[in-house]
Amino acid sequence: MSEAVISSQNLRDTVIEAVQSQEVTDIHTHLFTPPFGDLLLWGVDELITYHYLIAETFRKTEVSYEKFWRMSKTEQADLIWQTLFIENSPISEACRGIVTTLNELGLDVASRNLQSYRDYFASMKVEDYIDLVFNLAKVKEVVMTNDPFDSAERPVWLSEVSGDPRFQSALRIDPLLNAYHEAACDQLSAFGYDVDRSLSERALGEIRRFLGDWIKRMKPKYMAVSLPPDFQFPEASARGKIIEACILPVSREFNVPFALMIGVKRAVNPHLQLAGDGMGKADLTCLENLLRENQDNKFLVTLLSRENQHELCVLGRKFKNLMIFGCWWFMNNPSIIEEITRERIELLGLSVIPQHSDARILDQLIYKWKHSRQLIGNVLAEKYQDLLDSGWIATKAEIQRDVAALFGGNFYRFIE
Ligand code: RAT
Ligand code: ZN
Repeated sequence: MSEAVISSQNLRDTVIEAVQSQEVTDIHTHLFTPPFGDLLLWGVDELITYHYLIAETFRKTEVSYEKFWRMSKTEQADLIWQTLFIENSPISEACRGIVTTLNELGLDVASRNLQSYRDYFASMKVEDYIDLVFNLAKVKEVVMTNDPFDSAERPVWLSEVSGDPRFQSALRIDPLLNAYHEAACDQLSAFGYDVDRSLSERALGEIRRFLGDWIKRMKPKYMAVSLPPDFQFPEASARGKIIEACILPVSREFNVPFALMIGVKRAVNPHLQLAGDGMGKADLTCLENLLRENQDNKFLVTLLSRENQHELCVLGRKFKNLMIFGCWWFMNNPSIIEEITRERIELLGLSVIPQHSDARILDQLIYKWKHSRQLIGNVLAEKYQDLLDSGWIATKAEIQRDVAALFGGNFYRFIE
């Protein structure tokens, strides 16, 4: 047997090395390729004003919401830096992420000198910085979140500019499924689709035409929606009707999987703006129904509630048309990532996508992947050790094969 990995230390080193060196396909981010201009966020002020840190800052500052939102980005970053990094130690996962990122970029973290970090970014060209970040994070490609209803993004797609091929697309359809009557219906009419509020057969056909047009234009890896914890399926609502009559058939016709991200309660505290969303536990009967009744459809699923994760794994055992991915948002913390990764691997072996970054700011790829690699590596090392203790001798090539599947191979095998 070639390069059998027998001793415990040798095994651990081999697993960690395989996880550290494997390039990853990051299947859900909010990053954009350069032709989208200002939609691609990067640099230290963007990092510091990440909405995860805004929420944490308000717990420690007396500054009012109104005053904060009137500030410039630089002023907001100054306040957050002062509050979370100078007056307190940056111990939360989102804060630690900034420390990791600056450190990996070779900046002097000990100086705590925000201006010196700003100077570093001031002379950087975005194309060079993308190369640097992708190299440091060992990210091969990222999947964007692309909303055809978004007035900033839409014209770029319509102008058909081609961007950096490392940025793949995903067709995000939240407005269509979560705000049909409030906004999407009127927008679709304005875009030239003959829809109506009652969702007549003609309107449903027009929505299918809209989806088909955007699939041809974007060539998305999947169609995605975020859903509230009380999402039900089937459901006598505009959302239920559109999923049934439009999303599912179009997803099959174009072989574009449907990604469901379930559990978000939008604007629990509207004063926090983007930072104000909360979460709740879902009833997974909705998924069970979808998976059972639509076995020719492919579903990518991530859930926001820790309490739902075990049930989700069990559904994964029942339905091969379900691919579980990532530790989403409030789940993206070391203690939970470790627990959930272990649970998934124990129940589903190597047939999951353990992580995505959800990066909103390019630089975050560095810390999100560094932290996740560490945790995934630890869990895998433990699992191969258990196997060794049971008498199974894995080779280095087998371990590398398994890690490659987790970090991108499973995604491509599922969607193709
Ligand atoms: O993680 C986040 O930044 C959230 O604000 C959301 O973007 C979430 O990931 C989503 O895709 O809806
Ligand atoms: Zn996201």
